[in-house]
Amino acid sequence: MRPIMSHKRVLYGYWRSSATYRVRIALNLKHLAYEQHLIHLLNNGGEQHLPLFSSINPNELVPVLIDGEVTLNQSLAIMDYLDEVYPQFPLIPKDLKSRYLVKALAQDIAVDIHPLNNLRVLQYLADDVGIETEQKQRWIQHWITQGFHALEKNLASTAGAYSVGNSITLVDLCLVPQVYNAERFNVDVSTFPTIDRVVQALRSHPAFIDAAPENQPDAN
Ligand SMILES: N[C@@H](CCC(=O)N[C@@H](CS)C(=O)NCC(=O)O)C(=O)O
Repeated sequence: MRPIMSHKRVLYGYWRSSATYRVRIALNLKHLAYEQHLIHLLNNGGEQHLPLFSSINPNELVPVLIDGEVTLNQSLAIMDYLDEVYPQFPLIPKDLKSRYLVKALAQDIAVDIHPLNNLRVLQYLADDVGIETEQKQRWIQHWITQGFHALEKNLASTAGAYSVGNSITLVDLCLVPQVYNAERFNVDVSTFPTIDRVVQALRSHPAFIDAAPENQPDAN
């Protein structure tokens, strides 16, 4: 299927940003073509803090999606928007019970696990609180491991081939980037068998492969 580009669609992001990674997967699954505007989160004091970007998102966080006339931040809101406007390859089930299960599990990852290990939190801990690299590593591992213990219990009862049943949902779009982060910081994901199995299956899907950090133009 040829990607759909009926108007200008721009994703501001960074290759290693897991929130951007979620949105790249969503755009790929829905076959929506987009341009990438690369915001380097470390170079030049962090390009997210430069007026070029902070004028678009005063939170100074990626991703931002511009879809024609619409400018959006917050990856969960962006994916919700994409699902409503471009219903091909639905990410959020229609059935009430499944819909809220999917939203809750996605938030367990994106709202409760991810923000504790975000760059600005880690920079504050290192630069202002003065924690050492080893303590920083422990902080990251602690919050991911704690979150994954609960997630593993939940997925053990909801997963089929994927996190919830046998269709790819929003949960999977949050899970794969979070596992990428976990591995980056040496969390042993094989101790979470359901998470591990689902992620292995998702990683062979072309939409996930194309969205992977190492396959982005700014990867280094
Ligand atoms: N809740 C936001 C989180 C966005 C976020 O934390 N982005 C990170 C990269 S994954 C970022 O831009 N960090 C820059 C910084 O901390 O200065 C979302 O889901 O979009």
